[in-house]
Amino acid sequence: MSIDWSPLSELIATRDRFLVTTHVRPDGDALGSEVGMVGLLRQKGKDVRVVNASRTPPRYDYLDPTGTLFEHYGTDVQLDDLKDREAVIILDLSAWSQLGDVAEVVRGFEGPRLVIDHHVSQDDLGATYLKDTSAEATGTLVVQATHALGLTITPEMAAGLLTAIAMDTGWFRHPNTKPSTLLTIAELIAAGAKIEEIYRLLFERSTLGRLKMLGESLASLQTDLDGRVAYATVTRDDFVRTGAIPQDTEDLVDYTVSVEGVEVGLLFIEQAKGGIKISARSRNGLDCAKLLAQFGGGGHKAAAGASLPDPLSEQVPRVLEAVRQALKA
Ligand SMILES: [Mn+2]
Repeated sequence: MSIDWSPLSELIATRDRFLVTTHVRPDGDALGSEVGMVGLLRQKGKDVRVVNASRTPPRYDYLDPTGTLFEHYGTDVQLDDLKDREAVIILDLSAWSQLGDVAEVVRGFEGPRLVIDHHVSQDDLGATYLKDTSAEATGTLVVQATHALGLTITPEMAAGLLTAIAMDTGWFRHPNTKPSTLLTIAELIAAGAKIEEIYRLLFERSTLGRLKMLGESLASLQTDLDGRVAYATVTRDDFVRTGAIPQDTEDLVDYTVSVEGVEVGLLFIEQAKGGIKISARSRNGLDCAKLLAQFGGGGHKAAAGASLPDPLSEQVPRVLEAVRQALKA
């Protein structure tokens, strides 16, 4: 699939003040793609503001070394502050729910809306969609846009875009890693991305709370359905005892499917505000998005999530039963 980038060049030719945004609980692809898009627009002399519904997780602080790029909607920026924006570019999402509080900005936005994304699910955001669901990351699409517009990838853009692609491919381990992925990465390293430094900043910079939470969650790990399912639980009490923050749990679900013989891995996390968040991963082709759709969740085939009501003790057997049915089918 290759995208026709003319809607983007047309927008750049006719508008000057841009708003760039991405999804709630932003990941490396969301934030890294924003960094790339900002670099692209600023090369064209545009005035750009990046306003997100969620705060930037601390592990991605290196993408905004001066702390001035990512603005938080609701605290740093209010609706009225964005009245002068002439166009909005939405990255790495196509669903209203993923916009969080920024949805109100987009709903009332009078100028053109452009979505650049690689997700399959899609709402009508009243936008022009520049979409390639075969792309491993939205960051890849920003690289392609940069080429299409004849612009240069600066070292700052390269760091953001390498982060985007590396994180959405699980550091080039997931099946969405293609020969072209590594060719793009080669280009980004040549453009100034320091891959070893980015790896260290992302993966070798734990807090004590994060490591203690890893310990707690692994201690809770158990298998069921003859070893075909593994699940771990994180309670509110675990957060208090370890001092971990919610972002410290983001990779924990990957350990559940790393158990030999396990086909489906689940992580249940009690939320501070009440309710339970569940993440699912599959190794045998079981469709996690379909599995969690019956609990109001969604995502991809190999990785999905949902929110459930309390209590944990009732939800774990409910979800295990759903997995049992899905594995039987
Ligand atoms: Mn993505």
